[in-house]
Amino acid sequence: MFIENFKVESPNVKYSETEIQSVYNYETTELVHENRNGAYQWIIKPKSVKYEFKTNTHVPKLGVMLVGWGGNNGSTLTGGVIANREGISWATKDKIQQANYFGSLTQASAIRVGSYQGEEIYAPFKSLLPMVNPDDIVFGGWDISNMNLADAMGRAKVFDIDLQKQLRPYMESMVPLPGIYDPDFIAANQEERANNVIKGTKKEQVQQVIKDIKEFKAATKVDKVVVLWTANTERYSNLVVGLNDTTENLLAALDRNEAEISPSTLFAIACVTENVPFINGSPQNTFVPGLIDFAIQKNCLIGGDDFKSGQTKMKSVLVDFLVGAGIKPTSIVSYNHLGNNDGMNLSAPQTFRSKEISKSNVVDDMVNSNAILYEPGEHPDHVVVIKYVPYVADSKRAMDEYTSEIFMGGKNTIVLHNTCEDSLLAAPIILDLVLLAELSTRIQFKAEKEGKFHSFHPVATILSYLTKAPLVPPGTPVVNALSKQRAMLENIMRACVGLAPENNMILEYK
Ligand code: NAI
Ligand code: DG6
Repeated sequence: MFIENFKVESPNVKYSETEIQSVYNYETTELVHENRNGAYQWIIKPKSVKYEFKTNTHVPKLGVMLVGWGGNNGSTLTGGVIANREGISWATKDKIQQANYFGSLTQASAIRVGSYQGEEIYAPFKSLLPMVNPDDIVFGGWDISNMNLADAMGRAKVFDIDLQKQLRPYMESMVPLPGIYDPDFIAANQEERANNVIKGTKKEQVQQVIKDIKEFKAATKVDKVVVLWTANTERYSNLVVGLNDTTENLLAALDRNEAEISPSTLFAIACVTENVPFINGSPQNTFVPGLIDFAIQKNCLIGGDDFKSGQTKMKSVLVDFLVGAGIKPTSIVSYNHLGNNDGMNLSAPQTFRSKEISKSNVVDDMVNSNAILYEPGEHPDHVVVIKYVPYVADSKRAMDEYTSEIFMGGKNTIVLHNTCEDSLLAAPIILDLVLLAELSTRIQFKAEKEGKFHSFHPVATILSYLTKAPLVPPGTPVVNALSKQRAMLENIMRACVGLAPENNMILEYK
């Protein structure tokens, strides 16, 4: 059975007009490795830590500014939200299709809340805590191409033509602000597109972005802005001591107009300066150490990197399943070809390398979790290939071969083939990223020994489910397994309303 919403009644939760307060006992463990009777032994001690959460329930009017607004993802997301808001339906060759938010964790997935008279009861994920309704988001942003969003939607070739015709009147007047173009960081084949660029030094470019955010906020009267990079994949920035290793060095390098500061890092500097959450949907190392340091100093949310949309999402499910089942993946080979502008940009070796890195590191935590299967340092062969094939446009083909060792030296090969419009996978993920980033800035918490409430760490690991290479604070474990990432997010949200984590024990029926 499905219920639309619910309220928790418990001594551990209090709803007031402005906030939800909850008390949550975090059941965890403490590990010790010590000499007992002459031999070292691991001791695991269960412990319970009391946490208090408070969630501000005032849902703001949200502005979302996309860097790369006129790209396939940007135009698809904008059109998709308008279609939902306006209740648009359109004719396809199969049926009359209604707008929906399928593929969005917050808008189209469910959580189990319990059982009632022998039946499992589910509720929308978004009913856990008050969240921005995506229909109410005001979009804006930047692009190095000055094409309006209606034409950009046509260029993207993602939506059915009947839908495009209906969306055009809403999108024609949407024109991206000039972006920061630096040909050194993206493929040379993007030059033709760059007719809408912010002039001046890097510092002047940052100042212009800050001005753009302020003007957007004033013009749209939104309460909060989140900025998200869905522009071209850049090459990695070189990490140089004295240049981008600390906040001071990064800001001084900006003053000196140093060439090695990428456009995405410039956007991030502008956002952190203004305390505007900034999310990176591409694989490059926008968050150089100096930028992470800056975000921590300013307590400004940053999150990334690289949307986890298709092939990698499957990988973080399949490898988790295999290793969790005691099967040893020994070779993972991932091909994809696509024909959109992202594919064209990735056909250059330096930008491809950024993507190769973020697509390749996604099984490490699962492999490292099982020393019965893998020797220390052992890793499956893992190869990632991306080819640009213009004809298939946004319809990406992904082919994966997983070979594993099974019982008694047997081999098991699984082959997957996926065909899908890339932007239709990415757009709902962008939505989730901005909605969850906004929500997380309204949550405060403290452990029993902490005097004051505080927000989550500015490096937003809570967004990990949505990214290929989750950005984590220095010294924090990276979790790639999709089910763990989802459980972390859901269980933190449950804690905010005084609900225990979903443990799937269903003891009442055992
Ligand atoms: P796209 O190439 O269609 O769009 C990118 C847009 O960014 C273009 O319109 C371009 O003109 C603009 N741009 C480039 N540099 C800019 C700058 N410095 N400032 C402002 N605008 C700039 O690409 P698409 O398909 O929308 O993908 C966007 C990004 O998302 C890519 O980096 C891609 O790798 C990443 N991504 C996409 C996924 C998907 O499933 N579609 C999944 C994971 C990541
Ligand atoms: C080709 O790999 C283009 C990329 O931008 C991907 O489409 C994108 O990174 C999605 O990757 P994945 O592995 O999540 O499907």
